[in-house]
Amino acid sequence: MPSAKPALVVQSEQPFNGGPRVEALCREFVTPSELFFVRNHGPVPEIDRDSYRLAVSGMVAHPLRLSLVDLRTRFPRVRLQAALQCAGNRRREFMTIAPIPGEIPWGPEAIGNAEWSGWRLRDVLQAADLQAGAAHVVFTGLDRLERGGQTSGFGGSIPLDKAASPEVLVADEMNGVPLSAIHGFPLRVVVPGYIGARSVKWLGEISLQAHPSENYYQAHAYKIFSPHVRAETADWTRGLMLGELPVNAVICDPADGTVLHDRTIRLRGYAITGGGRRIERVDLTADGGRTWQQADLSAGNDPWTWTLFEARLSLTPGDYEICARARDSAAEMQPEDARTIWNFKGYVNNAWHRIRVRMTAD
Ligand SMILES: Nc1nc2c(c(=O)[nH]1)N[C@H]1C(S)=C(S)[C@@H](COP(=O)(O)O)O[C@H]1N2
Ligand SMILES: [Mo]
Repeated sequence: MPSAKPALVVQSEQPFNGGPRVEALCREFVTPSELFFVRNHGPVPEIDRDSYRLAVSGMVAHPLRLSLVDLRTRFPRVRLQAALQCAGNRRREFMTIAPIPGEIPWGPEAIGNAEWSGWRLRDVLQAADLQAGAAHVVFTGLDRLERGGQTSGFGGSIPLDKAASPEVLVADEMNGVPLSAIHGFPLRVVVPGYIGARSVKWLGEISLQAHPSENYYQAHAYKIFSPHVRAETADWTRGLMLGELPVNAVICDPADGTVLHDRTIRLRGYAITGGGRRIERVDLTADGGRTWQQADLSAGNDPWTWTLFEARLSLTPGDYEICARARDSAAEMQPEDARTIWNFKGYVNNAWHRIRVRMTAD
C-alpha cells in the first residue's frame, strides 16, 4: 500500500515498512500518526468490524469470544501515553560494523510516542479466569505470514506478571481515533517498555500457557546473541528472547552531517528506557566523553513514554562528533561502543548515539 503514509521514508513497499525523517521525529511529544513508523512482516489484513471476535483461550476457566461491543460494554476504557520502539531501531549503525543481511536498515526513526486507548489486558484476563500454572500470555495476529511452507499470524508472548501490569493495553484507538489498518485495526496489544514486536497488531487471539509462544517471532526471531555469534553458528535454543527495552538516547536534530554557522548549536532528541524505569538525565559530549553537558528534559518523566531532551552547546569552528547518553532510575547507562553489543540480527542498539557536525568560521 504505497500511499499509506506519504510522510514516511519507505524502507519497503511490500510489506510496507517506513519511518519519519529523524529531524521531524521529536518536534512533538505525542507523535502525529502520519509520522509514526510502520513495521509490518506481511500484508495488512482486511478485518470486518462487525464479525470480528477476539478469542481468549488456553489455560483459562472461561474461554471468551469478544466482539468490539462486548469489550466496550464489559470493561472500563483507559487512556495512556506510551512509546513503541522496534527492536531493530538504530540497526543501520550496527551495519557499519559488520553486514546484517536481510534486515531493515533502520536509523533511529523506528520509534514513536502515541496516546493509546482501549482496555487493560488484565481486566480481559480476569474475565477469562486464569488457571493455575498459566505463566505466559500469547498473542497472535490475523495477518498471514509464510514461513517454511507454513502460514500463520505474527505472534509473540509476554510473561503473565507483565501482562497483569496496568500499562498493558488491548487498544482500539491511537491518538484519539480508531486504529488505522496499518497500525492494527481493529485491535492491537500495546506493551509499553517492551520491544515493539510484542505489541501484536490485528490481534486475533490471546492464549494462556505455561511457556512462551512457539511462534517464529518469539521462538526464533527477536532473540539476541553475543557479538561473535553468526547466523551460521547460532544455537537458537541459547539465544535470549527479547523483552524489556534498555536505556537509549538519540539526537534527532541536527541530523548527522549538518554544517552549522551559529556558534551555539541547539540539540534535540529523545530518550527511552524499559522496566518502568524513568530517564534521570541525558548528557552530551563534543569532546569524546572528556566533558559532558546535562540536557533539559521534557516535563512529565513518565516511565512508559519517551522523554524529549534539549541542550545548547557552544562550539568554536571545526569538526565535531557529538555523543548522547542517558542514565535511568536504575542507574543503567548506555555502552560507549556499539561493537560490544553488536549482534547478527541487529537488535536493541543502545550504544552512545553519535552525530558529526561541522561548525564553519563565517
Ligand atoms: N500482527 C502483527 N503485529 C505486529 C507486527 C507484524 O508484522 N504483524 N510487527 C511488530 C513489530 S516488529 C513492531 S516494531 C510493531 C510496530 O508497530 P507499528 O507498525 O504500529 O509502528 O508492531 C508489531 N506488531
Ligand atoms: Mo519491531
